[in-house]
Amino acid sequence: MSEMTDITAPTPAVGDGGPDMVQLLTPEGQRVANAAAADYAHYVEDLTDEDMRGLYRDLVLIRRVDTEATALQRQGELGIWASLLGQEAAQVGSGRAMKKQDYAFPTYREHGVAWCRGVDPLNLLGLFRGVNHGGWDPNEKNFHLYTIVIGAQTLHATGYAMGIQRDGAVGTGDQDRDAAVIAYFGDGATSQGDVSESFVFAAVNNAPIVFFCQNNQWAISEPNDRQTRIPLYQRARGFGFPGVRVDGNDVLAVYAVTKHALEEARSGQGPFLVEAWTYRMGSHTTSDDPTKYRVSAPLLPGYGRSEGEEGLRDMLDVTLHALDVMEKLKLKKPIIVGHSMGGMIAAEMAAIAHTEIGKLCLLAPAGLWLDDHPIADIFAKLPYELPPLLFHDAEAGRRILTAGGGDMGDIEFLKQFLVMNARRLGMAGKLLFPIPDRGLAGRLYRITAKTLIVWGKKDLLIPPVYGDAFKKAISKSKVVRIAKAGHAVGQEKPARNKNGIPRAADTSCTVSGSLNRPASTKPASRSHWLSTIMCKSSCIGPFSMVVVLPLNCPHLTPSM
Ligand SMILES: Cc1ncc(C[n+]2csc(CCOP(=O)(O)OP(=O)(O)O)c2C)c(N)n1
Ligand SMILES: [Mg+2]
Repeated sequence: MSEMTDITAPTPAVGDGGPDMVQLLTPEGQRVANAAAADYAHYVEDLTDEDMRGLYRDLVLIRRVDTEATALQRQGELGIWASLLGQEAAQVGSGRAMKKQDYAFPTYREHGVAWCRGVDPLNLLGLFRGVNHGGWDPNEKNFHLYTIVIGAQTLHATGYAMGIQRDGAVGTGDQDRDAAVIAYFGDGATSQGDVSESFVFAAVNNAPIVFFCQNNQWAISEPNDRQTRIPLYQRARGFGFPGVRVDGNDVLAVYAVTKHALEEARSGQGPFLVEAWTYRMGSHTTSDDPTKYRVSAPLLPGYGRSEGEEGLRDMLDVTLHALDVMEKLKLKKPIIVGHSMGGMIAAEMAAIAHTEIGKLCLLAPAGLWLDDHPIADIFAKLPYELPPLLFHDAEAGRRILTAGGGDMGDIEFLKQFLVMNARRLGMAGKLLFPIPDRGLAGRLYRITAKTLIVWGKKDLLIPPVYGDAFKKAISKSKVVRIAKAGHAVGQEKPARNKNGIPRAADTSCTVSGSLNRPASTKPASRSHWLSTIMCKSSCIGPFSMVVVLPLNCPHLTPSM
């Protein structure tokens, strides 16, 4: 294969899969190998340029098939379609890692694996048109029929693997005979008893099976954090077999890890769990509307790996940009949640486009200035000064701020922080520096959305008295004060995950779970709404805003 560039992949942030995730390509497609990839990189060494082009061809073609099938559903030719959008690499990488004699058990979304097994895409459509139960011969393709019952196929696959074992087609050393089974399932399926039962059976019987979980981070409207407290690949350990997380958007890494896992299974080493970390870019199926439950957590241009901040000169530019993005995402009357500077932007959005915003939640927003209660200049602070300023519990705050790795006493950490701070000053400084007042006070009267104002009682950055000023100026507003919380109130007091420190730490987290009640319906109660918002805001970084998504942040596009 082509020469590998001699660089090491940056360790993925927690929200991007974490440090244990195997990667051989950057999101931009540059060939790299991170530390976790050490055991797998050699599996792609023999791939020729032609092989590479073949993988690319598979990716493109299967996406095209998917687009066509979605269009057919929209034309009324199919009853429903489950799109694979965003999961092409996970499916092509694993599908191409199989040998002819291996046998796959899919869910209903594995069109890319079907393609690799030689199933004519046309034959996939019958099931979705309602004219057959699956249009191919499973035993001809070694590709079982689609299974709609979540998780059930993992049991069938385990039984099949035990059958192969009993047929003596495992661990003989005959490369053309030894076979393995691969069972596909989703992150949501891991909550099914069937999946746990198949793990137990496969483990104690040492069955030749690769459990291939495509973690697209959603089970219809239920996000990952409603399925598990630990990364899914770690589950395997409890059952007694290895588990690896691979970048599911990296076709080479998926190919390498799956090849390894299948080899282990074929040679008699027993089961293996591969968690392909990916993202469901589209809806669950064509019957689903994800705008009803997905939360978009934008990063302001200038933050993280985004770009385009030079185009935003002042508060008006920023606000119109956020409204443009909201429009582009076709969000109708969304709930806008913003923290600190994000709260300031959210309030401006609700003031300017007051008929377009469903509800508003301001978590310790900036934007006002009271001479008797000055707000500290956050850009002048060094990292170690931030935990006591932003959190009621400074030690817990320090852990939150450094959970992505990092030591505040380390000079490298300081250097990185200063560079980031300078960049933030370039963008956020336009709104906050030297005094975070850009005339919002005179515009708040225009806000007609019901507004919840949340303040940590121990906020040392923007004192709680500002909550009263916001309440006074916004007609349909209420203030809720949260005990034992500082300025980072959403992170310090996430409602659902009481000890959500690792999750909360990733300030570039793109999508943060679902609102239990869709934005367009009434929340069950104010406390329900509050707890939902607090939970969601704990997943996004400070100063971010929920609901709209800047289109010019390339690393955020998967969340669309
Ligand atoms: C036993 C069972 N319960 C519920 C359903 C309804 N259902 C269909 S898809 C789905 C979510 C599956 O999520 P996941 O396993 O993450 O797979 P994904 O759709 O994301 O690929 C559910 C609950 C079902 N088909 N079978
Ligand atoms: Mg899923």
